[in-house]
Amino acid sequence: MNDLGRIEDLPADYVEEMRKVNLVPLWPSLRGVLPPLKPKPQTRATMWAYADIKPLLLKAGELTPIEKAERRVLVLANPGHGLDKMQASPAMYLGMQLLLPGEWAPSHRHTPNAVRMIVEGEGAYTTVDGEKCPMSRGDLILTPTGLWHEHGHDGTDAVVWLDVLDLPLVYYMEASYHINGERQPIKPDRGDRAYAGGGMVPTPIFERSHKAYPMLRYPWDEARSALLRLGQDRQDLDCIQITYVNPETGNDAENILGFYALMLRPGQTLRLPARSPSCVFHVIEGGADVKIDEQSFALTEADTCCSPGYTPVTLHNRHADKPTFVFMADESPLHRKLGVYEVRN
Ligand code: 1HN
Repeated sequence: MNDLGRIEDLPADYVEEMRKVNLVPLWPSLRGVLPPLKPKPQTRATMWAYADIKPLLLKAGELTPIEKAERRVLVLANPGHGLDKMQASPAMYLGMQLLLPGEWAPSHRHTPNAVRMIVEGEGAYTTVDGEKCPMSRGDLILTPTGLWHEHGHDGTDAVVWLDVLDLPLVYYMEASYHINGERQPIKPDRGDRAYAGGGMVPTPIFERSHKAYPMLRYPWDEARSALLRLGQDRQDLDCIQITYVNPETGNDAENILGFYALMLRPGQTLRLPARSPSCVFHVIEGGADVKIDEQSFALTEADTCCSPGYTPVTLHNRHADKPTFVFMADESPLHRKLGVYEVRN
């Protein structure tokens, strides 16, 4: 394993002398931080079944009032990182959040970027930067760094969504903090309406929007239709996938994490190559067997799993008669910006 010597090979008093002045030798640790050929991830392939989460989340609704919790969330923790680390992967945090009818999760903003993927329930909304975004199953709603956001619920049933944040990375950078705010006044302009047509952007008096985040809500019916159209149009394509992008720039919707939706054709098996970033898979509709290295998870609707980086993943649609739709989040934007992105076949 370690052919560069162990710390125990050195005289103890020499090691102690170094430590007193905050010095340590590199060579005993060199293979650990630079393993041969590929990283040794802490991230473990892990699945979180919605059937396990939901009753525990509803119990949290009974035990802890929203006024006390601010955000009523159960964190989907990766045991490879330790459950108290609140990490699904090196850069991704996942949580399932519950909002009950009439509840209000107060306005705040923070440095980590977040998105919400709505899992079930109607009638809730989140207000982001003054835009009131209705929440329906499968919708993706952004709350990018620094934007005010709060959640409300005018409906009659519990609403649950999956939060994905780049919190572990921003926290690691010692750049994570929040500010509480007031209830936001609602602005009339809604990015999801302004950018509803693909390839068409609003240009009042020939001016494009200069907003960093012009579109905050990506309705599921639009994403689903886009996937079905793409699948119809491109019978030659194995991988029917869309990326959620900033419609003004075409870049990833957020700076650190990437968000995608994938359609598996009836009965399809799709092999994704090993790529450097970790990836999260969440079934919006249908059911999929997800094979990550030697582990297999059977995902049904609202189930979630994650894969470590540098690991091939095979997805299989368990339904022979209908497509399966999967939401994915990964660390690609981060890896690409840092120049460490890799695909290995
Ligand atoms: C947060 O602000 C929300 O606004 C959800 O709903 C989960 C996890 C960690 C830090 C901030 C929210 C969060 C969070």
